[in-house]
Amino acid sequence: MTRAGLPAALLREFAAVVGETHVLTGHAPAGYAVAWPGGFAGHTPAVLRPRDTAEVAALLRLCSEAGVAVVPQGGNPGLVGGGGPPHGAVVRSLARLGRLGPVEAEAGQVTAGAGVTLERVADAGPGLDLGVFIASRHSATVGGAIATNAGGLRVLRHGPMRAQVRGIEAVLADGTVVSHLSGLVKDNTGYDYPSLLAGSEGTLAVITAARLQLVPRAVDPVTAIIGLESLDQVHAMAQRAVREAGGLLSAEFFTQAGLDLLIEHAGVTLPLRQPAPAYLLLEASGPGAADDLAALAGDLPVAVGTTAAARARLWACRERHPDAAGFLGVPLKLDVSVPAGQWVRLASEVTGVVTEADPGARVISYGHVADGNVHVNVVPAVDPDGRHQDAVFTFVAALGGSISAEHGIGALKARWLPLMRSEAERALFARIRSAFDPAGILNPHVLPR
Ligand code: 2HG
Ligand code: ZN
Repeated sequence: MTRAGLPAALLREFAAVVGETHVLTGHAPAGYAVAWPGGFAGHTPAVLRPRDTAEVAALLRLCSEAGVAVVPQGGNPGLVGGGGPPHGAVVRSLARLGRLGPVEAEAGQVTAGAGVTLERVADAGPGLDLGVFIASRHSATVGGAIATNAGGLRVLRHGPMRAQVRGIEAVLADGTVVSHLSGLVKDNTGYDYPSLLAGSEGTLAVITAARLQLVPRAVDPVTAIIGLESLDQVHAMAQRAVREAGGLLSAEFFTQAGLDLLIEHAGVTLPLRQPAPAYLLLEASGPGAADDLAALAGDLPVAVGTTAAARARLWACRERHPDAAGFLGVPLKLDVSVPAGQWVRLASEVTGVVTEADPGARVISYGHVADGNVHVNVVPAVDPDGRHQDAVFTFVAALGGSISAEHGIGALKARWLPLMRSEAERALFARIRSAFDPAGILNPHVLPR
């Protein structure tokens, strides 16, 4: 055994595949071993940095034979402890799988290596964009975004990452490469495993490349923040926007509580002349977008941005919200969704639900209105021993919702999965998993039965 906790012979075999410099042991892996700051720290004996699919396959074969657990890792912006290692697993960083093919103009598709950032895909061709738009697009990678089925700020228009995938290349746990990258829109020739891998959180295979459908780049986007008296009003206005603003891209909400923290600590400025209890951020593009948003706002307080700088200033009010609760302490990030008609109830009552379990806790909520997706950020006053999740997830389940809308189950939510999924469903998950990974080496700490 080495200091890294793996047999020296195995480390030498890894090095023979990727080269000495791409087997990181000792102190070097620290940056790869935390799933989100302050939230879920692991320990990894080795970080392997393969540069292509053949190297991924060779490494997986070695790990499979040795029975060594593997954690595939993309840009690692995840929030549920999915990309961080449990104690003693090898992390496989996919950052070097960075090949971005040419855009195929007729289909509007591109093939990207798993390590390509979403930002690079979005900039792959003139007039085109990636339908998934998330705040961490500069660091989030194609492989990670597919593995977690990332959602983000434009799901109401383009769907989540799964909807952008037209094909996948992946390596199974035993080193077998499966590849279906033709990009055909119509192709009913068997199981749609690319779709299955989307959202599988690295438990079924290591994604090495994907064929992605691009969307037309938004023309003359307009961003507006409307100040409202209540979340009910936010909901009613968002419903109208979905029906009446043809080019709608985003509908996001936040409250003065979160904004106050960002104004105090993060240099964000109040978007309107006066504070408002609740805010709706809308973005739309194309002909008539500005008029549509102005008509919706009517006489209500509104700030409109059409230039890149003005829009960025408005977006900062929403996009910086993931940092807001962090100014109060170490937050628990609970990403939940409920049926469209229930999110106001969830967002209005969740603070009371949490404070019943922990009277000193602070709660900041915000999210994606049209998806019924509320990000409940809780800063506990007492030991974060699961009571906060128990309270919020039970409430969400009672409203017919999901304990994970777009961040996955990871390691942190695994114990609450039975709230959502029956014994029969979890048994099916386990059977699918063992068909892909009979030795159980891929992300064993994630999505356990
Ligand atoms: C967002 O919508 C992200 O801003 C992050 O999904 C949410 O930090 C969070 O809770
Ligand atoms: Zn989100």
